[in-house]
Amino acid sequence: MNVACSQFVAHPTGLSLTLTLNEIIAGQTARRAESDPMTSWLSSASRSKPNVLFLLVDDFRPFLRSYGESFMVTPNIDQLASKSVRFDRAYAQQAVCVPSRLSFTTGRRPLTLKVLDLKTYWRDPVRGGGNFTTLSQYFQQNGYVSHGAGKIYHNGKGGGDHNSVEQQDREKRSASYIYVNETATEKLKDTLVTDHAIRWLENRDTQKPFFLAVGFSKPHLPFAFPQKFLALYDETNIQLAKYRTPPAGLPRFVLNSWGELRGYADIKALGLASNELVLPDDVQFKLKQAYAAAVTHVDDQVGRLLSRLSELGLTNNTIITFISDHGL
Ligand SMILES: [Ca+2]
Repeated sequence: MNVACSQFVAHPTGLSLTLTLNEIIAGQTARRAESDPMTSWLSSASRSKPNVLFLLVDDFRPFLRSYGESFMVTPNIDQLASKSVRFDRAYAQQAVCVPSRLSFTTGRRPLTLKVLDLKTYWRDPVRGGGNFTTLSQYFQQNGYVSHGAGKIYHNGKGGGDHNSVEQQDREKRSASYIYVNETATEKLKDTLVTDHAIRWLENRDTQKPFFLAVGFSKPHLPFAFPQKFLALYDETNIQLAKYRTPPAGLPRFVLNSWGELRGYADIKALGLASNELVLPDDVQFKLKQAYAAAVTHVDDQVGRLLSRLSELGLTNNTIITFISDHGL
């Protein structure tokens, strides 16, 4: 199954970025021609080992203005995209968190990892595919300090390869698929994750380059965001999907029965039969509106993080990647 997801890599000079992992770590560009502007950037002694900021968003389809969705309000990610190499054919290896995330953090296919579900532990010598090195481990082994904030793997299934800090997930207890609430004393999870990432940047070991992975939990269900973002989307800019019923003759097994969504009280209250796959139009509207608001909430956090990165004078020596595990 191929599921499109957003993916791009930002580089401070805005140049085309086709570096290999080893070129980044080695801090040398011997294989590149001197006339290559990327070479001169990397050849600078002070920039011999650039930092890497790895931004990861959960269940995120490319609902971005920079991906052609003109109704979206995503100024911070769009600005990042404008300075980045944008990938228009990025596909998830599997449409659930664990195999998708393990695939791009180990560089191996789910079938190699022997992980296609949310339960299998990949380092398990019996059931898993092998004790492979992850991206953050590889950086650590090559002179970097690696750190994780928020959801990088799924339920800690990375195997403790870096010092990852999770944050409380207050909204997960919500009875509704929409959680609109944030105050100064009751912050949403992605706000707390961003707070943590900023504190870590401020207090990091400056003697080493860093690999910092920041995993945002939205726009995964339940859709959580401050109220002000919901007001950005209404009947004037939210349109329902053109095709909202399965094509005639489509095999049943290819359809998603949206089991997770059915667990929320307000969806249960609709009294839909288990074989009913089409939600009422008003619910579809609310879902799309809330999803868009949750994306804008993530965009807001990305903006906070990148602003602090700039204030700390790190932007010009940090490669920023932005990736999702799969769409929704
Ligand atoms: Ca996911």
